[in-house]
Amino acid sequence: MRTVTIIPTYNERVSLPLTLGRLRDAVPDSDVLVVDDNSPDGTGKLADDIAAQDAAVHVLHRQGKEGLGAAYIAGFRWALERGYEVLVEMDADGSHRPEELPALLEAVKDAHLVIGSRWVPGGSVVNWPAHRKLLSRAGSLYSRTMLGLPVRDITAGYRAFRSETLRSIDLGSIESVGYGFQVDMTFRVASQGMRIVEVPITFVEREYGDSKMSGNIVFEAMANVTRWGLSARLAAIQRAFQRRSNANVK
Ligand SMILES: Nc1nc2c(ncn2[C@@H]2O[C@H](COP(=O)(O)OP(=O)(O)OP(=O)(O)O)[C@@H](O)[C@H]2O)c(=O)[nH]1
Ligand SMILES: [Mg+2]
Repeated sequence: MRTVTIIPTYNERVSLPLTLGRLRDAVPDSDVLVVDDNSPDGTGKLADDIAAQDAAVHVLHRQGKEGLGAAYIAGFRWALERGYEVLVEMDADGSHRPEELPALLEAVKDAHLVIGSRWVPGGSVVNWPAHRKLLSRAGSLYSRTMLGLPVRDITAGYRAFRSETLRSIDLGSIESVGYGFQVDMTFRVASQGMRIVEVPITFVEREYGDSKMSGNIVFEAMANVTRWGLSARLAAIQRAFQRRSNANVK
């Protein structure tokens, strides 16, 4: 299946060439799209230089930093217009090991969405302090319960989508920026009754560059999950009342 791996970047000058090199070795059949938000450290220019040497590598330049979600949506649109059948999400910072991509691609033959999961048996995280593991697991547990989703690692960012999965979602209506974007996508795919499969991965914390994670991003994700969860429940209650009153009329 024609595959493209989409890598959003913001100030990943050191990590990006390492990740790209590993990816091209591990899965030479996958094209690559780097989506750079005009990184002040020159990552976009560096990506152009690599693309000039390698026809499988493409670069999408955006005006400024608008968050991971907006970068992925632009990347999805770019790839769908060009007829790719599988679209992969991968961080530039080495956290998502390119060597594990073949396992995700194998699983996506039989799924609408594959999530590289830290929190299923066989999955793990390297170099995270205990409090960060706890935060991630608690965030996933809260989202899973609130939204009624059968997924262990809901905020995970290492994913493979079938193109038809993304075509069935109204990408223009997605506003979430950080982890909320991943939760939002999972919720929408699951709501359509599509098949989601988790494949265990070893997530490695970044070695170079700065994290873009912030308290705001975590807060955005949790606030959205609460809102979506409550409105889904409210809708279910309304449907139940509707059914009862319809039954009473008969
Ligand atoms: N294009 C674009 N890429 C972004 C933006 N924010 C983050 N990224 C990229 O998205 C990926 C994940 O971001 P990270 O900073 O690693 O976020 P994280 O994984 O939550 O945090 P750490 O791994 O702890 O640093 C990286 O490749 C970033 O460069 C953005 O606003 N625009
Ligand atoms: Mg990271």
